[in-house]
Amino acid sequence: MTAARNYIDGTWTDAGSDAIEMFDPATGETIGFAPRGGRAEIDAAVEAAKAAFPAWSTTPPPKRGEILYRLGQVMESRKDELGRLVTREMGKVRDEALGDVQEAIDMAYYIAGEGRRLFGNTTPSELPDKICMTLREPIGVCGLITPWNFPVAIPSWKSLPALVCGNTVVLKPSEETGGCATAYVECLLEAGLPEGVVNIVQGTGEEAGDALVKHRDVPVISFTGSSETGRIVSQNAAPMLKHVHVELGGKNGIIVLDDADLDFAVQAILWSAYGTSGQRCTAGSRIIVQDGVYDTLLEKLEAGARAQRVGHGWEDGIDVGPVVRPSALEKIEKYVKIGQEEDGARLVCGGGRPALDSALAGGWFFEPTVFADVTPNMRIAQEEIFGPVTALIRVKDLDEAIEVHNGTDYGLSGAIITKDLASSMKAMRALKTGIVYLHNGTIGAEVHLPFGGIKATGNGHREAGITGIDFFSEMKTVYIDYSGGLQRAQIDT
Ligand code: UN1
Repeated sequence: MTAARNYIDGTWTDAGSDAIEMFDPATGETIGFAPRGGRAEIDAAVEAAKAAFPAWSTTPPPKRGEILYRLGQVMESRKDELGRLVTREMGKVRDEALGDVQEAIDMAYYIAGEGRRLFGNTTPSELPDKICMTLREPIGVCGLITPWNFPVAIPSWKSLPALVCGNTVVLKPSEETGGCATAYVECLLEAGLPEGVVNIVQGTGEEAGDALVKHRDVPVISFTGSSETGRIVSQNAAPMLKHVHVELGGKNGIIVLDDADLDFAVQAILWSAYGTSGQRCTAGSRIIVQDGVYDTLLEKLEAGARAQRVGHGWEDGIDVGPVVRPSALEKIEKYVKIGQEEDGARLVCGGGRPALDSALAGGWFFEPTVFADVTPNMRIAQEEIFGPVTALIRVKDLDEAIEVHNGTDYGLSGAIITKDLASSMKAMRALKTGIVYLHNGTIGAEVHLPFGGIKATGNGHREAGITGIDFFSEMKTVYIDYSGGLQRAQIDT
C-alpha cells in the first residue's frame, strides 16, 4: 500500500476513516489511501510552521543550504524508490519518473549554493557619505499547492527556494500523488530539516487547498494547476494582499520551417507531444508547419506516433504510459470527438484506447493521436487537452507561423525548428511565451533558469532559477548615511 500521510508539527499521521482512495493508473487498482485534510489540519500545520519560523529564519542561510545539499544526497540514494513511486501513482514511464526525481535533486544542489549567495545589490547614493543596498528577508509561512504531473520535481521547485530564503512551509500536494510528496518530505527530514519547518497536509483542493489559500497567517501562496483554478486561488488570496504565484496551462506550439531536418523534427515533436502522455503544461500540442514540408512531416509523424509503445510505465521500452485518472481519459475522448466534428480537421492516427494485454485492461491508456489540417481557431488548437493529442496546422511562411503561434490565450513554451539563423532569431523575439526553444520541442526546462509563462499561463512571476529566490524573499532597501548631518534626497543635490 502507498503511504500518503500528513506531517504536522513533527508528527506523521496516516489516512483515517474518511480517506481519499489512490489508484495505479496503469491497472486501475487501488494502491492506498491519503488523509482527507481540511481546515483543522491546515490550521495545525500553519501553527507549526509559524512556531518553527523564528529559529529557521535566523539560521544562517549557508547552514540552511547545507541541509538542502544533504537532501540532494538523500534523494540520490533513494532515486529508484522515488521513481517507482512516481510511476505507480501517476503513470509516467521509467526514464521520465527518474527524471522527475533528478529534477528535484538538481534543484537541491542548485539551491544549496544559493545559501551562500542570496545576493542583494549595493549601489551608490546621489549624496556624499552615503551608501545604499538591498537585503533579502524571509517572509513567513508559504502555502504550496502542487500538481500530480511532476509529483517530486514541482514540490522541490517551490519548497527549496522558500526554505533557503528562511521561510517555513505548508505543502498541499495533489491527492493523486500524496505518496510521492510524503517520501519527498521524509527525505527532507532525513537530511536534517528541523521539525515544523515543512508540514504536509494531504487532501483535495476544495478542502485543504482552499483553507490554505484563505488562511490569514499564510502570506505566500504558490500554485501550479489549471488556469481556471489559478483564477480562484488569485481571487481568494487577493483580499489579504498575499504574494501569489500561479503557474497554469499551456497550448504550446512548435514551428517547423521548410529547411528543417524532418527526422529530427519528428523526434522533437514526439517527445514534446507524448512525453508524460502529453500531461505537461509544456506539452507540444500545436505543430505549425510550413507548406513545403507539411505533407512529408505529417507522413513521418504519423509513422512515429504509430510506433510509440504504449504500456506500463515501469516496463522496458515503453514510450507512453497511462493518463492519470478516468476523468482525464474522458476529457481527451471529448476533445477527439470535438476535433472530428470540427469542419476540416482530420484524425490521422490514434484517437482511442489501445488494446493492451489483460494485466493493463483496467488502466487508463490513450493512443498517441495526430490531427492534421487543423485551423488556428479550432477548439483543439486553442484549448488545453492534457493528453497525448497533437494538432498540425499548415502555414505559408514564418510570419504566418508566428501569428498562428501567438494566437492563443496561453503563453508558456514555444519552439522553432529551422536551420536558418535569422528565422530562429526572429522567432526568439517574436514568440509570445515565457520559454522559447530554438531547434527543439517545447519541453526540457532546467532548474537553474526561470520557469513560467505569460498571458493566461501565469501572473508575471517565474519559479525556479534566481527568480524563485525573488518570489520567496522580501526585498529590504537600506540607506546608510555616515555624513554626520541631515542630507535630504532630491533636495540637497
Ligand atoms: C510542467 O509541465 O508542469 O520542461 C513542468 C519540462 C519539465 C517541467 C514541466 N522540466 O517539461
